[in-house]
Amino acid sequence: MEELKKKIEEIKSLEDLEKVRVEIFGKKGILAAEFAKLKDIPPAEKKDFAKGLNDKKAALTKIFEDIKNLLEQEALNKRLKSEAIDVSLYGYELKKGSLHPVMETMDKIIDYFATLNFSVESGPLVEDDFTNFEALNLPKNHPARDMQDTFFFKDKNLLRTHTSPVQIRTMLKQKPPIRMIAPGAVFRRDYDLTHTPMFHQVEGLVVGKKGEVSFANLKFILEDFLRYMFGDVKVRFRPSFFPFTEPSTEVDISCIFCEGKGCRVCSHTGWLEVLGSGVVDPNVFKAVGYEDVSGYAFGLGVERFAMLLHKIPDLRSLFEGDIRLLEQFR
Ligand code: 2NL
Repeated sequence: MEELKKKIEEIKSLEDLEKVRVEIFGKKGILAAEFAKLKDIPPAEKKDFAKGLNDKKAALTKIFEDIKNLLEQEALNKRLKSEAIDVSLYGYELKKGSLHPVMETMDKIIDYFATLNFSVESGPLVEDDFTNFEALNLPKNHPARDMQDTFFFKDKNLLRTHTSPVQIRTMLKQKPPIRMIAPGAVFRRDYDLTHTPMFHQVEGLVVGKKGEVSFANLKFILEDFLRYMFGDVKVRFRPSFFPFTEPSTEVDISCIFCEGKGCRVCSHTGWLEVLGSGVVDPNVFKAVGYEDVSGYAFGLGVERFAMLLHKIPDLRSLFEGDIRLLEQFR
């Protein structure tokens, strides 16, 4: 008994504990061997012998359980210590993402027109001659179709030079009335301080029965839109020319940098040009098979809007992909 007690008390690890458990308490262990002797004990002594053995087993079990608890507690403490997390340690800085200012501006523009129930349409970047030029009253010899300005593919397809082909496609598959905008990327062979070969446009088109949609409607909506975008600005319409509208106007806002007093950004005119627009030329409606309708259309460059809204001085910074630009707009 003393010997077994000592054996248990000397256990140092959970592995030893298991070995000793098998050795003493196992099916073929020391205690089992003791109990086996019971059958050879004379009946008169059997009861006492059995009681003695059971007491001995109970005492050893108690010691064993105590040692087991102790060792398990030690093991747990050790594990808790090694797996502890120091919540006071500095972590890695997780940088917050942000929308590119061009896309943020695009979303703001889309929100305005979507709220007024304009549908938001899109179309292919690779277009054909009819949809990008011919249908927009840009005949074969028109200077805007020059190789100089357009990316052509070998097969006569081209990269769209404006989002107007989306309006053409919409009119070809839908009957009037139409209230739509076409936001998206466009491509021109132009690369200098103020031009990039890819940029973004939002164009708008409203078509109704003849006499239903007027230049006055166009004026109202663009004034309201520009005040939504730029705040309390003056808006003016200047006569201009586009092949696909007649009459055509360019739209200016009072300079948001000098409040119209005149500065470098507005070339000391007090005005910034932000939009082109007009009443849709009858030749465009003829090309898509529309009769007895009237409409207005407009187009704007998203990069220009983003630069004005965020006072970004250099167009190229919008295309460099430098994370430091985006970090300023988080
Ligand atoms: C600008 C000028 C403009 C349009 C785009 C258009 C489209 C159709 C019919 C008639 Cl399908 N017009 N689009 C009209 C006037 C101006 O954009 O300066 N954009 C940056």
